[in-house]
Amino acid sequence: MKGTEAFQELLPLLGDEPVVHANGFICRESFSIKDREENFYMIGSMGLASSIGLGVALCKPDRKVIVLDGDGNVLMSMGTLAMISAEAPNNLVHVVIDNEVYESTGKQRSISNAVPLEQVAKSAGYRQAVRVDKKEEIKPAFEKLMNSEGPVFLLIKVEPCFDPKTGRVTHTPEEITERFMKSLR
Ligand SMILES: Cc1ncc(C[n+]2csc(CCOP(=O)(O)OP(=O)(O)O)c2C)c(N)n1
Ligand SMILES: [Mg+2]
Repeated sequence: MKGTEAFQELLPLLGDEPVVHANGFICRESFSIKDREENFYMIGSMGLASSIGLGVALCKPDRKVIVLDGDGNVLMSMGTLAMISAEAPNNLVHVVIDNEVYESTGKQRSISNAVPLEQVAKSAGYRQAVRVDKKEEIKPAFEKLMNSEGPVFLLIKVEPCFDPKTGRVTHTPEEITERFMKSLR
């Protein structure tokens, strides 16, 4: 499946859950398909969506919190997988779009072809970690994980396909923060 297809499949499954996005194309795809107040877009700060998502999940235990991450981002902050496992927020769902490249900066290969990130997450202590390769598998896997005790991890293997003509997030960092905070109240 192409990366864009994974977003098209996943985003309609969302309700009003806060979603913390990794930087780069992850934000841009999501923003261009469906912008929402509950979307927090990392502008820069590669690797830190999972840390922010962890903080939101701990502060808002009554909300399901989703981190929408990339393989390069996860590899950069692998220690956060351990921190999430240790804190064990039961409301955190960590979704990773794994295209095996740093697509946002020119498709340089990452090492996620050799390092199965879902196995790293499971070994770190996530309650469940699931890998899907086909578009049709996304909905059942996501719904099952959304109804499970977290922290849980969903790795979606995709082919890189981003169209660089896709727009950029037009909100300022201040606007993103303000509306995200408002949506959490
Ligand atoms: C600290 C830091 N290093 C590098 C970058 C440049 N950068 C932005 S997005 C990105 C790639 C992210 O890779 P991945 O998480 O796999 O997402 P993809 O681009 O493949 O969708 C890089 C290297 C950055 N923003 N910050
Ligand atoms: Mg990638």
